[in-house]
Amino acid sequence: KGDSGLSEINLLKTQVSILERKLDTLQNSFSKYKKVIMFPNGRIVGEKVFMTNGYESSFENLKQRCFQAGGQLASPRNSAENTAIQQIVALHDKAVFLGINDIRTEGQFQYLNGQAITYSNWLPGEPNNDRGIEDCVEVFADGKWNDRSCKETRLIICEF
Ligand code: 293
Ligand code: CA
Repeated sequence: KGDSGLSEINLLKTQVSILERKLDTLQNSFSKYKKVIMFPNGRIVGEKVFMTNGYESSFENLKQRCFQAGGQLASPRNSAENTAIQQIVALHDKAVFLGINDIRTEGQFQYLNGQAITYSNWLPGEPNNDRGIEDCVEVFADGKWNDRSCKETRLIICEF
């Protein structure tokens, strides 16, 4: 019984090193396919992925599409996330709607979960609730925000 313990340890060491090599291969492969999948319509910021499929519609339809896909309409929480959205807007030369609105209470913009927004990037003079009908938020190719009627048609970007 003396040596069998040692040889079992050596067997496990061999198996661990085989697994380490397989994990390394898998990590390298995953890194490559992430790039493939993100090109050109997706962006990764930390743990968050932003993605468009080119679909354009009104706010409610965009919101539904993202939710049905298991994500939600893009809701940037900081400037790095806003820049990722800006890049997709610039690529398509089409403004997007964010998952932010003041439908519930005029002038109090909130995320889709009801929390008050903690980051914004309004154009000077915005939000202005022009004609009293602007409860949604569009992002332009320069990354700046404007409140706009939720009935307008804009490009979709979901976050996952
Ligand atoms: C007004 C004044 C414009 C501004 C516009 C947008 C509409 O027409 O300067 O660009 O409202 O805020 O959403
Ligand atoms: Ca406006």
